[in-house]
Amino acid sequence: MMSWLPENISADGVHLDFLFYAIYYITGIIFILVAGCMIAFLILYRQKPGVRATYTHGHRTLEIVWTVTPTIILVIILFLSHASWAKMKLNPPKNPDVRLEVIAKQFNWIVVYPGPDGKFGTKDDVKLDNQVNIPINKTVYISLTGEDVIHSFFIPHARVKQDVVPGRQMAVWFKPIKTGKFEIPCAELCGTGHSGMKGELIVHSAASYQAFLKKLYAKKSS
Ligand SMILES: [Cu+2]
Repeated sequence: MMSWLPENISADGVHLDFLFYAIYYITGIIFILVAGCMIAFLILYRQKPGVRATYTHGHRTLEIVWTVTPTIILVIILFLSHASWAKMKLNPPKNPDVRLEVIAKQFNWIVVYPGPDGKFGTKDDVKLDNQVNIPINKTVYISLTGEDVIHSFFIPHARVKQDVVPGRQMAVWFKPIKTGKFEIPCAELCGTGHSGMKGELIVHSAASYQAFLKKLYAKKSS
């Protein structure tokens, strides 16, 4: 199997990967069949001395088959993708375990941690540049806002990508199932520093996350 995607670290990512590969193989097989038929027919029905070309009106049963079959495949993909889309994009978790805010601006991600009170917009909030720290196996909800131009918050490993449009409140959510460090590139050309606009996602174990928070908030209060 050809592997196009980076390793998946999101609990819901399997749905997206399944759809990606299903569509990839269906279209790949159909492409080979169509191209194969074209080449075969070019050779079989090439000009031959003494053979006159004839006109054909087509084949009704064949027409029905090649119209109905793709329709059925597309309707199945539609239902499958709607279910995954709803999970990943339409229905945010009601009680996420971790909430963060990310503010996009030329050319970095400002990550806001709510502080010990768990509320944003209060004195104990802490801001970190380009570093999203989260614990493993917890649902994370990240609110996104933009300060200048359109950016796109992209975590390829978490199968998360969302345009950040100034003046609008956006969000992404996912549940990491692997610890490690992963890239957060900006996926929307946003100016001269766009290529350097890169954050880091750090998925901690439960203990290491608590240690991180303790250190982060201790620094703030000292
Ligand atoms: Cu950007």
